[in-house]
Amino acid sequence: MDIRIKEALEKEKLRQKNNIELIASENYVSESILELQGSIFTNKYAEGYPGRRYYGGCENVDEIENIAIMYACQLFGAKYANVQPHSGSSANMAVYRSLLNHGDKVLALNLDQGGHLTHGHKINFSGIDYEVIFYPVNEETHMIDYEIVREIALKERPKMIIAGASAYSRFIDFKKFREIADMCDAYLMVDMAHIAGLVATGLHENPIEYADVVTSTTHKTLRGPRGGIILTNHEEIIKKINKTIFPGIQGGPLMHVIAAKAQCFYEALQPQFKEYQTQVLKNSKVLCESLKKQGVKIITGDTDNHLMLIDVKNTFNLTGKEAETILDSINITVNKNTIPYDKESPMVTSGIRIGTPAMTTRGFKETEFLKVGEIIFKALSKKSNLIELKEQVLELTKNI
Ligand code: DSN
Repeated sequence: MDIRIKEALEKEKLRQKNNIELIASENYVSESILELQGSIFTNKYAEGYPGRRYYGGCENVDEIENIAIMYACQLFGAKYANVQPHSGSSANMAVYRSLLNHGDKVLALNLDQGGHLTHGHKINFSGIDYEVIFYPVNEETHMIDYEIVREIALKERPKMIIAGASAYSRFIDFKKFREIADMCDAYLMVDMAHIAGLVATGLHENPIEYADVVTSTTHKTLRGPRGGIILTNHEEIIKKINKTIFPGIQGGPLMHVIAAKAQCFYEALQPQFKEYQTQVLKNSKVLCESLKKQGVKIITGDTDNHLMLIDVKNTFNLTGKEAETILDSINITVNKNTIPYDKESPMVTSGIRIGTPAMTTRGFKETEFLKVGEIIFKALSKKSNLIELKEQVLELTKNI
């Protein structure tokens, strides 16, 4: 291996070992997933779908893709799955291109308020190719206000409504979204990327029975390889999706990643995965309560899932960028994040986003997360020596 690449890899191994990883969308995959993602399936071209490929020698990758589809459907109670999207973004793009015409109207949550880049941001394909209007969160509670969504939907009559978020800590009521979509005859797309692991284990309502189509990544709470999937219960929709993914927007599927996705779905079907997700939620609650007790302002005041947003501006008089840098200096990794109605830019922000999936995988329980809450508070309120706090972090990550 090239020496500089090797060095970067070794340094990253150490960083992942020594740091407390709190980025809500990251996780640590199993050895089997790592092995499959780095496997010889990477050598194989397999444009098309199982049994209908453009290349010979596809008998083994056909089996892999069929297994991935079968487990994905079993895991989420879906009739159909496409496991080829290279990412959540391509999964979302495939849905837009399958169900909408250029310029059609879409209603979604703004990125600034917890949504996602591909839910219509003006610099993303979704905001460039479609007319996207946004529903804001409630100004007081900062929670999704279904009455506001309903009013905007009835006034604007979008062709598709998107539910799902990348920085929203509360339960999302997919049934209500369905009712609203039905009132204006719109498709309902749910992007469950962040909460897929919770959905898989019944710890969050499953959107599949309400949405026309559900997209997800496989690497967040679901703890699989990086990639995307699309699920639906409608035959006419999966037919369109399959054509859009290939040959519409992708070429050869990443068979090594699909093999790792199959393993991810298999792992998520095991009873231990529910125990893991249950612990993710317990840890999230404990961390949130511990921060609140110390006077930290949590957006919406609570969490129902694996993450929370902290208003560092109103709690510590810091920007999100400053808070991220301080925590980085003591080996705690978080990301700056806009909070609803933020006055700072996305590169500065007034908040940070914190999640428990990665450290729960590494074995942290309530005791460790209570400690993490104390360390974060002390670091951001500048009440302790940062060198001492870093030692405490290293002590926590030393033996795991
Ligand atoms: N970048 C992801 C996240 O951190 O939530 C969303 O795609």
